[in-house]
Amino acid sequence: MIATELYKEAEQFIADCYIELGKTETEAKQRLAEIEQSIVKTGSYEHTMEELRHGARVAWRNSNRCIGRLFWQSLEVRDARSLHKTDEIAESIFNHMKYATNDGRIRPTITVFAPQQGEKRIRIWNHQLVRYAGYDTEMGVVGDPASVAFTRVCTTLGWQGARTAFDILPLVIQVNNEPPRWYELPEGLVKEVPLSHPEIANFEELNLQWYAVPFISDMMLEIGGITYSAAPFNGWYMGTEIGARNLADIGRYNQLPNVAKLMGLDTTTNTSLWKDRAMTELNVAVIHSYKKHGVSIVDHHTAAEQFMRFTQQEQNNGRQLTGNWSWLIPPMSPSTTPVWHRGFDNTELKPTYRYQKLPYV
Ligand code: HEM
Ligand code: NRG
Repeated sequence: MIATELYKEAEQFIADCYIELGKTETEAKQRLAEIEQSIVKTGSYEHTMEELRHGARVAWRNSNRCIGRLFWQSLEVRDARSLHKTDEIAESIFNHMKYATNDGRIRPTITVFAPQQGEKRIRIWNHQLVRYAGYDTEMGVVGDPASVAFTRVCTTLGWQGARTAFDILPLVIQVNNEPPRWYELPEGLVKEVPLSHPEIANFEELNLQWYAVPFISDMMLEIGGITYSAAPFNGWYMGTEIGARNLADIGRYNQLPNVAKLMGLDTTTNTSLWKDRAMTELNVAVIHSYKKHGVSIVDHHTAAEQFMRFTQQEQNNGRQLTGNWSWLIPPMSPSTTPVWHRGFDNTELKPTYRYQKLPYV
């Protein structure tokens, strides 16, 4: 038996994976012999489609910071490991976006590109496939302050935005040490939702909106010692991600003062709880608008209930449940959800999704 780190990781993964897939010990042994040969001969090994699919799903199941894990088995896994040209990679990403958006009936999906091998690697420079630009101006930031650094990178690469508060950034892809290439997202591909409120008639005058689908594109997927440095994935939004953070944080779109003014709240004193009241109505507007436009979204109460079902399911299957409490609790009214009232073991199991170094600085 060879004693490389890679083989050890593969051994652990194949053992767990094959049991979960209901395969025999003989099949696992045979597969490991094959993997060992491949590592000796080429320095690495390739996952079968079945291993890739299950690995990506289990990595979701193991995502300690994710409250949406009940649906881990439904993840759609697209194999794009044969693509090496940036144009092909971009096209595959656009196809992922179209398939996953599905006119609003969002399908949790991941596209897995070729794994990292030494110096060779594919990187998507965007944090998410869809995000709004942020421009540092003399009058403060226009757009999303979280995107200022990346927007500067895009501008340096030759991209130019319209400089509205909601410009969609281009897709930036790098293969190996080639210069990165950027692509404007095709017209009509990105679904967006303008915000309105079920009771507050002039809410629309705030001109707020958000995009339909969160596609995380900067994390790596690690399965059995193999690192997939480009593996964009998506689910759907929990409303608070938008209404209690992206549009509410002082360091983001900072809209609570505007919502409070619209509601006629007294913003001169903390004791009116104007921030809390404005945040509630902003979140009502987010959920209402996504539903109105037929876009999948989950409120934090339902998501917490689904997560509790997930914890029960893991227990029933005799698996170790891991989680990160500080990320799992929703950012508004957390103590009204059952997640608040218990603790979690934050051990990191593999396969997993992980942060990687920024490709630009
Ligand atoms: C984090 C919800 C699907 C993997 C999160 C967070 C929420 C969430 C609320 C915390 C985000 C934050 O505070 O910024 C959901 C919902 C889903 C879903 C409602 C609907 C299906 C997925 C899928 C994957 C995934 C499909 C991967 C296959 C993760 C990971 C994190 C995360 C890795 C941590 C991100 C980080 O550390 O920045 N999820 N998720 N989630 N989710 Fe999910
Ligand atoms: N909070 C971020 C998105 C993080 C991941 N959230 C999900 N993931 N729902 C934001 O853009 O607000 N997902 O795969 O569905």
